[in-house]
Amino acid sequence: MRIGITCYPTYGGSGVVATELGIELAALGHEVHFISYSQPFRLSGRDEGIYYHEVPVSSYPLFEFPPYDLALASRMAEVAEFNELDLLHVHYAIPHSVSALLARQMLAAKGRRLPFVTTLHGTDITLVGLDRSYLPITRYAIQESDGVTSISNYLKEKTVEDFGVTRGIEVVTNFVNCDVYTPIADESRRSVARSRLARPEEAILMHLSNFRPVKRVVDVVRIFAQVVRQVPAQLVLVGDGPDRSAAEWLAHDLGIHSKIHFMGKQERVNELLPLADILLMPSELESFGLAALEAMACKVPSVATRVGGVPELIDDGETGLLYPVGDIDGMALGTLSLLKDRDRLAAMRDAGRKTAQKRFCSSLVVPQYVRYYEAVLSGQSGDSGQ
Ligand code: GMT
Repeated sequence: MRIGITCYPTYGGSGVVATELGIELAALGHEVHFISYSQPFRLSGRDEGIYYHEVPVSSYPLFEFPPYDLALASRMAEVAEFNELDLLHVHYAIPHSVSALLARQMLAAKGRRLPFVTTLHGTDITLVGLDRSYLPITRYAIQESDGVTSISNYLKEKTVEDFGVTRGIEVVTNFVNCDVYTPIADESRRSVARSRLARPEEAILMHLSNFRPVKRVVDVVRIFAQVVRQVPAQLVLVGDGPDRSAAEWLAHDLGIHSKIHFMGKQERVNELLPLADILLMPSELESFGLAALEAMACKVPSVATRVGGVPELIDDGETGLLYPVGDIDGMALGTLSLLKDRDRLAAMRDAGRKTAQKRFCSSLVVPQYVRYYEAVLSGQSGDSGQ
């Protein structure tokens, strides 16, 4: 198949899923064309069967807001025509599904078919999409898509409830490449790698996100402050975003900044995650929680919040620990209990890796997308927009 993929190319779970999907599809022999305003950050160097088409957005004195969605629609139609794409797959509904709808109409006027699949990821439904200025058009573009997938049952139900969407939605979960995200099997190699971040007796807690308010990075620092009072530990924060400065200030105010590593944005998180003992994910909301899945595959359990689609990934007490949002004391106690009970932690590490392999490995999930594309192309995906 020749597949066009559009996503937000910057730091963020939906862009990561879209990019990893493109890489996996290309490895299966499909031709993949990314159409976006810049090259997705995880793409570099892995481009066999992958093409990237930039969307140029011209400015003009009249435009206070250059219309990216229109430029994207034009480029989608162009790329689809020149490269004979079979379908488009857009990640994050706003505005990508609307641009795809326009591109489909433009090509239909020329007698060409360009079906598109929209994947719902999270705040496109739970936050941004609910804004009245976006809701009607987002609902329309979802309803009119040739195929719609959602990353969890939770998000599917929210889309039906909050948007009144009546068309079929297929749940295709987030996935992880279990050969790329692996634990470090050799304990002495792991110790050497860990020694760059911590002393042998210190535990390593990690957090990985885009530091938006929904991730509650400040809670991460507060949880760590309680933990480090009782056990020697270091905190590694991977990523960057609006709440980084608040987290840095808090670390200084609490006098624990020397124990916290702000690593900024990192491309090879698969090399960092296996160094951790526990991942902290105290999010306000997660439609799935990709970071926790990537950690699980590396044998790192999460102490997280029981929100959105997280319970569909983490089995509380078996592959991680779940708490109410804002329960900093609970999450600190849970983290301490695991650090002090190494047998329980080891059992959780193994159980997490097994879950990642059995249910969420790319080799299982990516074929679900391929089957769905085939259903869309043959007009059997449930409801079709055309
Ligand atoms: O909804 C968002 O915040 C955007 C999105 C992103 O691009 O970062 O994150 C969502 O998509 C990820 C990949 O499908 C999911 O694993 C995250 O749980 C989800 N984030 C939220 O729901 C907050």
